[in-house]
Amino acid sequence: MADFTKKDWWKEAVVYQIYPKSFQDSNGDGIGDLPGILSRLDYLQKLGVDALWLCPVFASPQADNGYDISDYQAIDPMFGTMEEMRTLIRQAKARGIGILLDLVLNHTSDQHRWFRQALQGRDNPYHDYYIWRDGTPDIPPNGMRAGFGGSAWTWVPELGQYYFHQFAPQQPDLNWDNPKVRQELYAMIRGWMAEGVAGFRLDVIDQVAKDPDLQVTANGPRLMEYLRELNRETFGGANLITVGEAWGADLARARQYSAPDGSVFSMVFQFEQMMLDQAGSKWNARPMPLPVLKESIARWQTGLHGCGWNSLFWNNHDLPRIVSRWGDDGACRVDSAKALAVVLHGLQGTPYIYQGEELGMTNAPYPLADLRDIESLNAYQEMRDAGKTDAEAMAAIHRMGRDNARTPMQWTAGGNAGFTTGTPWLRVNPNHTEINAEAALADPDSVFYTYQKLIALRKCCPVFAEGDFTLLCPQDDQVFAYTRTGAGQQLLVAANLSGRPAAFALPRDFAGTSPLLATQGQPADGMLRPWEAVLYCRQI
Ligand code: TEU
Ligand code: CA
Repeated sequence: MADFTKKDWWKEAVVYQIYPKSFQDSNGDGIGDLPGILSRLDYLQKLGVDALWLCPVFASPQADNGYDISDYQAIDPMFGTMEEMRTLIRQAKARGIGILLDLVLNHTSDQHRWFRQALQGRDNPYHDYYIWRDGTPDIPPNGMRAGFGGSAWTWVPELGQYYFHQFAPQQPDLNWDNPKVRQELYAMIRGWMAEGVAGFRLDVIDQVAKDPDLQVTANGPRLMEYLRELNRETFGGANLITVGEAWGADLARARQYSAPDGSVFSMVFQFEQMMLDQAGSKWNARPMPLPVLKESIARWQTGLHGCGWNSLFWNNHDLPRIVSRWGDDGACRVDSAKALAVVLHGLQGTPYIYQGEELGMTNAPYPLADLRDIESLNAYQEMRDAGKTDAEAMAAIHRMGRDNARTPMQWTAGGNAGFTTGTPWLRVNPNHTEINAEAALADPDSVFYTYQKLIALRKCCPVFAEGDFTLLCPQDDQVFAYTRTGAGQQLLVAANLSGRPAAFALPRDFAGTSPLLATQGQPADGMLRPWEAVLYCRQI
């Protein structure tokens, strides 16, 4: 329950990310929708979250599941109507839950009115809304590759030109150097602000100011100028929560993006931690010893303290499920899900929970025929073309593919997990018979209640939002432990992120205090059980 009138309310908030296509279907077409989300507000309120980030629900041909928008001002009929969106905004707000929309400002769909106009001719006023280079059919302007495979340049014979796209060919990049493009986007954003949304997530926002000739995508020279202008012309001063997605953000840039003067965004999603277990490409695994993860998180905690703001997340719709990735999705699934939750939610920043994370949902290693994601399907082909075996390519996709996160939300043990009465657009994970919301709500020891407790603690102990950060035992390869100090309190968080018992001595200052949260009952002396996590708070 957020107080949206309080300045910087998002510093105490917890955001829940919804992948609308997979959350709850209300009409049996196998696709989640807005009425479905509305019908689950009770559940979300029970969890205690303050805001819902909805992945794109705008009109879209769905080449990239809504990240290819054909009309920013319309709701895709498959998700519902504008009236239903207004109802959702209103009813959520009545429960103290804000709605964040996902703005895809780097590119549109190739079916957007602007792009269709642009194709009409070089002198069409919309032509310059996109990025074009002259050429000949078989020699693209340069060797840049697109995010989902293939060249970043697609040839249009009628124009004798190539257009630039960082993602799929169905997602042409907008030309942010054209002031008209920027003004159109700002007007559209103001329109959504007038509908009463609580904020925005901004897709690949560090990739909008690009220079394809120099092969520069992220962090182009005019990026900060454009982002400050965006802020001034739209949400600046409106006390909304704004979070930019920035794969290219390092600490110095993140300080600018989340500057306390509010001149850019509230915060950014940075991906340093999410890339620690991969070599070069997400499809190439490399080991990630725990000290490496701890060092990185610690650097971001101290690096933004007092001069920026962190977003905290283990999951999103592009990443594999955290219990399968850094936890144990077998025998210790519940304990490892709780331990990872405690580690993340003790940190300074705004936590994001991705739908089903609060149930400990796992990856879904489906055969190729059951996959739907454009990235995985193209990557499979590219890996095979590069000489990888079927087994190697599938192993990479099972480890990192985006459909792992996108399987339908598991509500019940019944047919299609209670997600739909029809045929789901992406198969339901067979483990819904065991992992589902109904079972979690009925079990006081479930992962759900650990998340509920962590969310509630953030609201009642100011140290969560304000405290500084000190990493304990940095070299320990099993235990992740730290203290947070501020606002007259000190927090101690310790978790054993391994399946073996670990030595851990409670710091002397905490001796005699009882834990605010302990995931496996009364903690033992001098050690943490496999995947055990504890959280203490003392007044100072
Ligand atoms: O993702 C940004 C992005 O760079 C992704 O391609 C990411 O690298 C990949 O999914 C991780 O392997 C955003 C959205 O979150 C994603 O869903 C969209 O597909 C993408 O932008 C294009 O809009
Ligand atoms: Ca539906």
